[in-house]
Amino acid sequence: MKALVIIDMQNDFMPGGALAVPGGDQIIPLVNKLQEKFDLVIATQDWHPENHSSFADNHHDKENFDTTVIDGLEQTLWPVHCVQTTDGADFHPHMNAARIEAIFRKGTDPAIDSYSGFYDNAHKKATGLTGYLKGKGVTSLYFCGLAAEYCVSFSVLDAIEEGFKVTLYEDATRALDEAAFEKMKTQIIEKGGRLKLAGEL
Ligand code: VGL
Ligand code: ZN
Repeated sequence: MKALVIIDMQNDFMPGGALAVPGGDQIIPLVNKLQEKFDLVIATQDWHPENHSSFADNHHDKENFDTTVIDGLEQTLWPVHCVQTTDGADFHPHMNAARIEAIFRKGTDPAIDSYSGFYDNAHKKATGLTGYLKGKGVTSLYFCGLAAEYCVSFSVLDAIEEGFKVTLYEDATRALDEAAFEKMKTQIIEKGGRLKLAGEL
């Protein structure tokens, strides 16, 4: 059994949003078309409280995109984004959300960031996504969404570790930084993940 996992297709990651991924909206038609190929579609949603520690505004003397160390973990400090219940946290209105069977929210603990849909960045707390998928008999996962080198790649790497057969649709994702995504792709392949073009389906 296979499932499509749509990562963080939210307004704040789209052009004009608080943490815009270049071309993020260009993948919407492909993400919508991809859903037709799957019997199970699930999504993740970045869902931060206002006081989240990943926001530069919540640190003195820090600017957006600075890095710092929180609890021994390196953290990029982001512009305020995907605040719970705001328009920026909503899915893009053109993305078909009708067939999404479950939404896993992450980044809800103000003390720690969570790029992956499976675990926080310290790998301390699970979201329950593995149990949900295994309970449904899912063995293969296919990923698309935003941002390629952060939430998408971290989710893909965790999925491999959790024992799923994993494919990333590289034309159904966009990166904040292309070079950083190239590095993540190398890691994904080394760990046994597969890269594929959705447009070729
Ligand atoms: C993301 C940075 C901060 C993402 C979320 O969805 O890739 N990136 N929060
Ligand atoms: Zn975030």
